[in-house]
Amino acid sequence: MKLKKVDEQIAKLIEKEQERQDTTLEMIPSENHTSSAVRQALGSVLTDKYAEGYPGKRYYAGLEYYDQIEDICRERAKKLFKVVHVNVQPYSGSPANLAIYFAVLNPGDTTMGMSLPHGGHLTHGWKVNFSAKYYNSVQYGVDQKTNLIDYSQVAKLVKETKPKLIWVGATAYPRIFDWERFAKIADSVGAYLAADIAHIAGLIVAGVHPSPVPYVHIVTTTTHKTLRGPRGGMIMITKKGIDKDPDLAKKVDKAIFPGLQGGPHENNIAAIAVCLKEASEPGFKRYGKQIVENTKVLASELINHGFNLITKGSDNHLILIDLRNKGILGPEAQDRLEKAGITVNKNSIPFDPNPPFKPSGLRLGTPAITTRGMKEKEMKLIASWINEVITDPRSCSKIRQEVKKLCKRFLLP
Ligand code: DSN
Repeated sequence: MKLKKVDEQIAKLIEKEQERQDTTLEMIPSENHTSSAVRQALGSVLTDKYAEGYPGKRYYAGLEYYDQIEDICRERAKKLFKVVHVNVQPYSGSPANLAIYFAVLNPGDTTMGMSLPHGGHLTHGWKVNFSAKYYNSVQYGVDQKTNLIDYSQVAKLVKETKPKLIWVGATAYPRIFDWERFAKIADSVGAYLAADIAHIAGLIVAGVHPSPVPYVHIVTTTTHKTLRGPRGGMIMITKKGIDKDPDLAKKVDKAIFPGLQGGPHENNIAAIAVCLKEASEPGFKRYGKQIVENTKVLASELINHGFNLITKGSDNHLILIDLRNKGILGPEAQDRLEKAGITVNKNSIPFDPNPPFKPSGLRLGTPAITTRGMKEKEMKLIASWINEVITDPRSCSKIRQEVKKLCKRFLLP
């Protein structure tokens, strides 16, 4: 029976959301558009069963095909990221990261990560998160002049506080991570080094951002950002990780189940497997390369329009704008752009004088519009529209029509 017949109200709202996505530019850098193959796996009968445990060692019957699917997913991830062990069961990025704390630390142990206002993630030790409430969190940040990671501050803090776990990864950092430098710092005190590649996993697979795998012990990621899969998470253990701690894979698996989670969402795992297959195809490399090229063009066009970009540009999929010279703050810019059909998000900038709910910045990115097939020419157009909307609020409805026209030429997958 069709959804429309069973629940017209929800069916209508899904239709409306489809129309919204069809006719707007999704430019939140952590979002993307999945393929219909991914969505088909996600909406399959695999949502029906419990599968506590791991392939070959489950607590329920009837899991012959679930086992095969989870095995395929793990093998695909191992091959794609060149790691020794993968757990594909985390419900998303935060549970994946929580499992790492569970696996390698005891409550009260010292952990270190990049602070949220400087572009890090909540789970890397921000004060309101479990990672700072149950562990002794030390935070590093960016240099005030360059807005680049302050590696000498990281080295100094590590020497002083001797963390057991160090996180590298960010949600609003437009530059490449120097994994080797982090590894030297972490190794100097024997810390576990964890790379949270949620934002850049797709770029790493495409070869346009260096892989952390040779340098870190643990890699965590979500699967729905540049990797372009369903919402989900993965934990990967590298050879370096196993060399440091031969039980690391076992500890991580135990931390996920039975430590933290119950039944894995196997429909998600199947959809992750599909996305990993898509990511191993040549078209994915082209897509990853185009994301970076698109971001570079968008960044330089925005600079030409007088926008002040944090770090003066971007190496990856995202741009962080300091709006203060434009006489507008993040929330108003976000609202205006939404009216024009361009979806971005307000964001704190490093050393932001304004509070997190009324920040000075705007974060935007190119993964989803690159998935639609847009290239450099479209980036120039979009930069000019962003400029027009920020400069003159009366232009929103005119730009909305332009956005609609552009979206008609670049359909969703
Ligand atoms: N919510 C994600 C983002 O937008 O970057 C981070 O978890």
